[in-house]
Amino acid sequence: MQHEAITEIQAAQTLDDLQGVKTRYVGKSGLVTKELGTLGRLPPEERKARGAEINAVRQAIDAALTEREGVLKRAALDAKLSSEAIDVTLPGLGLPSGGLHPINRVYDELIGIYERLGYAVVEGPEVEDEHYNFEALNVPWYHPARDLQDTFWLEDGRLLRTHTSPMQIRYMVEHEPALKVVVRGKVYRYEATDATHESMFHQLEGLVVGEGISMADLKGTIAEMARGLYGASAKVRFQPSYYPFVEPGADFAVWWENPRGESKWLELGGCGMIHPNVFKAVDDLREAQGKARVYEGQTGFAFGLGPERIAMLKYGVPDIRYFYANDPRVLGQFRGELG
Ligand code: FA5
Repeated sequence: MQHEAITEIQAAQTLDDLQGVKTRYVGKSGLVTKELGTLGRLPPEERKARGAEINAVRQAIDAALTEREGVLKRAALDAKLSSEAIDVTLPGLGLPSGGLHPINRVYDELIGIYERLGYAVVEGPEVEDEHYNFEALNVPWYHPARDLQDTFWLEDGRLLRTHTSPMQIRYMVEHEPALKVVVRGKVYRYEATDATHESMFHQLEGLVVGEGISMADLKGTIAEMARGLYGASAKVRFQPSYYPFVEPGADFAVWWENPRGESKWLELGGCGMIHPNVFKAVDDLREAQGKARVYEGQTGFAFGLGPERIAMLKYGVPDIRYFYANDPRVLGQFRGELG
């Protein structure tokens, strides 16, 4: 009987099966229990030995039951856990999210304005030839304006572009008029940094060339940008200024008001009508590449501005260096939303 019982116990595949075996052998009216009940009918001299025998069987069965129960319980728990591991209804754990850098947010806003006005958007090389960064922009080597943009020179004679204006040249060499384009990208200047000057910063350059383009178009375009940034009542100011690649040249500022009631003229950048020498330099480059001279006699305007200035005011960042110090206390404030 012990042998059968233990074979059945080990064959039990579920706790329910095992319970059945247990009832059959050691339950109230189980086989072992019944056997114990027959002891009283035995002669007293046999009773003790028979009792010990049945008890030994019972203990062996109990031990086998306990062991098998442990095995089946563990198996049931494992099955439960592994089915829970793929419970697709559980809420996710959430991932730490990044966010767009404040300068990219301002860029996206500015570029959105120009895309709506039909401008192409390009970037360009940060390592630039001297000819594109200076000469072709009417800044010969002896020109004092070179000192205004102190330059990082590379050992091979090239440089890190000091502004995005060389892309005016590159774009015109590749495209014929009429054209409207904005350039985004990093620029570099070898200068002492302070709260409003970095040695690496960004510019947005605009270039428009076409028949009859005038200073009025330039002013209208900057005013449209200001309205895009600061709403219908935005004001713009132009002051005469000098850049070798434009004539006449101007600096422009936008009247900036914020909800805290602060307001001021925000000096944004420079602009002007393309200098004839620039068109000539473009045609020379085109000719050297076997392309037609199509720029002499054209008119157009260009402008260049620094998005950092806009971002500092928009987000209340008091020092331009905070943008590039990779301090999570600053950039962490721009996590999450992408706008
Ligand atoms: C220029 O770089 C001209 N290429 C702009 C231009 C383009 C004029 C087309 C006419 C026609 P400027 O050096 O002023 O100009 O720089 C333009 C803007 O870049 C400045 O108004 C300012 O917003 C930003 N800027 C200049 N230097 C720094 C700097 N060190 N750190 C942060 N922003 C700067």
